[in-house]
Amino acid sequence: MTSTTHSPIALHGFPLSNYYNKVKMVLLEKGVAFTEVNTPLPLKDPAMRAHSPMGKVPFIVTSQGSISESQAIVDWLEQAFPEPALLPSDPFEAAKVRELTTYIDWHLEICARQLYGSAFFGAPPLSDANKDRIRKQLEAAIAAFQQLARFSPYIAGDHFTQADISAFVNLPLVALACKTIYGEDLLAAAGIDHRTYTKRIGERASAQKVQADRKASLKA
Ligand SMILES: N[C@@H](CCC(=O)N[C@@H](CS)C(=O)NCC(=O)O)C(=O)O
Repeated sequence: MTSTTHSPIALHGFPLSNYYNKVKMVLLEKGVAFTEVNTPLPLKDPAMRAHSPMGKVPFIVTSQGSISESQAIVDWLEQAFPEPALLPSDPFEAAKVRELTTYIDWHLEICARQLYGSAFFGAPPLSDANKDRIRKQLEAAIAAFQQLARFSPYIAGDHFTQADISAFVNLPLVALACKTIYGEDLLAAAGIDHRTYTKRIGERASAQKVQADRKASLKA
């Protein structure tokens, strides 16, 4: 199937969003034609809320309709544009990749997100009780992630998959939030050499494009 079958695809969100960058990197890896529509938060416009009922980015608009939630978008892209594959063809191995992605997105990153307000957005400091509570949750999520992640050399084994894309956009953010709040990178403290890993993934053209756009957006 070629990219023209479903074109045009409009990707909504902004380049500082980790989940926007997850979808963007998948589109770039697959060589799918898309346009970027800068869509800041909060999503107030009812027309935008119609595309993303929880008011979150990213979402995409296609000739068939819109899709919100990054993993739903990534799963659609995998089926609509199978090459290059970002999931193993074996159903069990594919499920293991999705399992790992869920641990990264829904256990690790969502937990670290409780730190972002104070760490990045000028919110008041967290109380010691909250910091301790979140740290315990984070340590459990990191241990679970560590149990599943392979880093051999890719996160789910010997092939680059969609789990690498989730890891690439999320691990540095989790590490930075921990460093800012706890003075310690809890991933590194658990023995996860995420820097070497993300440096290697960062050599890919898709990663470089996402990072360059992110940096330009930060500067702006
Ligand atoms: N589970 C969602 C998470 C997306 C998400 O939380 N996006 C953030 C920006 S990075 C957002 O829209 N936040 C606004 C909100 O939660 O209201 C996905 O995978 O797409």
